[in-house]
Amino acid sequence: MQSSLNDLLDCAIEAARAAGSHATENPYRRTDIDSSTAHDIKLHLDRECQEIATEVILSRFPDHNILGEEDSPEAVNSKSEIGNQKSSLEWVIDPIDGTVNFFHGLPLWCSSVAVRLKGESLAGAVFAPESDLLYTATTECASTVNGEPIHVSEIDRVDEAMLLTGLNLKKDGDVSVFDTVRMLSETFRKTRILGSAALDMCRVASGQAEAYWEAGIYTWDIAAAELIVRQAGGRTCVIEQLGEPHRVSFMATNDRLHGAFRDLLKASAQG
Ligand code: LIP
Repeated sequence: MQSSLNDLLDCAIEAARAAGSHATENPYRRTDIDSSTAHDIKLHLDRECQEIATEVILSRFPDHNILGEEDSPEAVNSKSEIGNQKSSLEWVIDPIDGTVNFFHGLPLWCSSVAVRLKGESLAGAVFAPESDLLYTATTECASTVNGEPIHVSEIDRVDEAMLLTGLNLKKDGDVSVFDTVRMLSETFRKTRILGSAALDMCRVASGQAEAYWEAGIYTWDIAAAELIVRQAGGRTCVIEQLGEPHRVSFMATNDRLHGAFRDLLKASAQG
């Protein structure tokens, strides 16, 4: 590979830091909304932060491809058509993961940047500016937070475990997410909804929770953090590709709980 993993990770870190810092430097613009749907919003700062991360990446790797949360599907397609295809590397950016938290002034959000080859993450960085936490991993080194190694927990019983999830109201499948969340909440010791998938997964990687699951989540929410979970000793799994491009049902665990949790989700899917 032309670029070393360290170069790729350095770039992911710089891009994630630049995006996150831009958001924190503009606190009075956190409520500038570009568009909204029933349960979601797009902020002006989302777009600006993605542009800033993109500039960082393209200044180092001008021929690499970019996939970002704020791209429309049309833009994603046209970029890959006109882009220089010399590189098969693709950068995946979520400029503000936990947008609604950010809008409300809750500090639980982050900027996430990963670089992938054929859909597999090679290096990733997740930066949570308000708690000054930087999570990183590459395929060849262990996960860290602020430079210190992290590892998943050793809890191996679901009834002693913490589950982190999000409420997917998009109706991707037949089973009501509420039925599944209810069953899981009655099974795990505690279930929490904290509002940033990337940070949830970094908490699994750090041993602060044992499992993360969402019935519908996008590639940009998970691309960096899934590598961080795996390189911290955990396991991740796409349960199902959903109809919408870049949207999947997804789980991540501390590995020890993986089989038991997967069985619970299978049983729930069968009704
Ligand atoms: C959000 C997540 C949140 C999840 C939502 C959404 P955004 O990302 O991280 O935890 O439940 O489905 O994808 O839109 O803030 O980047």
